[in-house]
Amino acid sequence: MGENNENQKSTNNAEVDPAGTEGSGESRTLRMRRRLAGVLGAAVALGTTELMAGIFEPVPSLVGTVGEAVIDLSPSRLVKFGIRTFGTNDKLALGIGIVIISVLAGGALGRATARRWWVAPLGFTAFGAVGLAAAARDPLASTGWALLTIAVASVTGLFTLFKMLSVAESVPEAGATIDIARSAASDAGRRRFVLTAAAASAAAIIAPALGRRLKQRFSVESARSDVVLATTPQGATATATPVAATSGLEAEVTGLSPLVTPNSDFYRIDTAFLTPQVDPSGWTLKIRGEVDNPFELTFDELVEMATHEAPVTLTCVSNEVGGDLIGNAVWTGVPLVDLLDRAGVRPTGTQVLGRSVDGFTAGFPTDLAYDGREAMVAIGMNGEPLPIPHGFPARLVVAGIYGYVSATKWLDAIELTDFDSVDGYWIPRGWSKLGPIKTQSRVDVPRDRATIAAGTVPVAGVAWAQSRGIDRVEVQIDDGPWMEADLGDELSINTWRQWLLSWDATPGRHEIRVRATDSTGMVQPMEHQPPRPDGATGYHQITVQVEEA
Ligand SMILES: Nc1nc2c(c(=O)[nH]1)N[C@H]1C(S)=C(S)[C@@H](COP(=O)(O)O)O[C@H]1N2
Ligand SMILES: [Mo]
Repeated sequence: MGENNENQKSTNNAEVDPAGTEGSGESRTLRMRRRLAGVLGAAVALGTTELMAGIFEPVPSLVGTVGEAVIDLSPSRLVKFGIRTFGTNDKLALGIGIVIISVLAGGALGRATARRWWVAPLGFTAFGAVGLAAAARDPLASTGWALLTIAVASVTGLFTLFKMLSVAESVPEAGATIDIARSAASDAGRRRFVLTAAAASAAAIIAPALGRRLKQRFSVESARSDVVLATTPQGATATATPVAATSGLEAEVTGLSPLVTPNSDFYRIDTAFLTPQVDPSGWTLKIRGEVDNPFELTFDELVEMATHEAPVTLTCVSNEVGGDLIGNAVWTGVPLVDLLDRAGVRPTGTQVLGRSVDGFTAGFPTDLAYDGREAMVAIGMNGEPLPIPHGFPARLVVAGIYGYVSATKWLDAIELTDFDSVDGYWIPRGWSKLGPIKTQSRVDVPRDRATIAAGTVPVAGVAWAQSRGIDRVEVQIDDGPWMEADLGDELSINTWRQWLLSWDATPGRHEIRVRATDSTGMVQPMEHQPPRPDGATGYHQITVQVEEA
């Protein structure tokens, strides 16, 4: 059917383009075929890298490695924008972006290569160089394996591109005159092109799907589920009621954040494009740097030592007022001071710097580890081995300071350094060197912009000032007086506290705002500040519509 149309276009275009060189309908089709050859060449190459990653354990997903480099090199504003816009899907969005850009670039290569054969090899080399550079700066990617993968992918990609180009060029032009033999040859040629394109498309879809599937073999999930914590209920140090099972006011108020956040609902923030898979059998935790006796612990040694249990609420410095980048868990681990004392910190070791296997770092003053606050190397979260996205096999948890200066996941080493001369990952990206958590509160119930029935309704939420504790929470409706809310049990001064107030809601539109006071008497500041550089301030305020009951 396309033939008549094509011929139609050909005449039209010839009129528009007096020179008649670029405008013929046939060459437009040819141009599209060349572009498709490039698109599929690039897609097959990318698919090959994913397949290689699935077959060989040390081969990184190159899209992932490039994604990680993009995150690393982006201005932190952009990274935070990505997190805000796409939430935990930020990495997926980035991955899709990388694939789309590569494939579009492939299309341009296809067209240019039809004229100058060396353009495609050059283009693939350039793309390979980007992948290789990304792998070289990624501590979890082997550069040698990345090079091999790029070489193999370039071969499959270029083969696809040239094969499709040659099929495309060999389709005879049907021409304007009615020539039965020529038209039949043209049909056959077109069919051959469509079949080749279909085969390449299938390869481009199946290879990465298979690769992803195979890559799951390398997940350390089974190693994780084999771990038995010393503090699990049947274990030696089990308490009568495990804290993780404690329930708070959420039993009375639906929609209120549970006192202890289930692992599956716990927020996740990190720069890792691909969740690091750390096999505990070959892993050790190093304590080193400005210490007298550097040492290493195997995972088994750590598990044996990990009898300490404490609830701590983690908070991300990027959390906006009213945001959900906060969660409370009961952590199992080894007190940090035990490890530091064994190593013997020198006076020059003024910073505790957590180093992740993925290159991330976070540091805080050594003094904080000794000021009595909760600080530990955690291997358990809510009675389970640390979930892989939350840092398996081990992470740091320090109460009272934001995650970006403390909570290093997939921990490789605890390094004692000079505080002033070594900076953690986020510091040169415009965030404060010190990150004490600010006293904050949030309304969970009712939901913002909810429509509710008049009468007595619960207003409830959480308030936090880790390492200080919450003393008072007050609620204000419209311009009314501040009313004191009832507080839920305090699990510890390191956790958030639930609060609840019964409100006699009258019909109309109302504003509800909340403020907390911590145990030092400090009232949460009203002044609105953005998260950058050291945490948001301001009152969380919601609006509700109350209707006649
Ligand atoms: N390795 C590594 N650890 C990390 C991060 C990271 O990007 N990489 N992000 C930190 C930040 S900013 C926060 S808020 C916490 C979040 O921990 P979670 O994902 O378990 O909630 O992890 C911290 N530990
Ligand atoms: Mo964070």
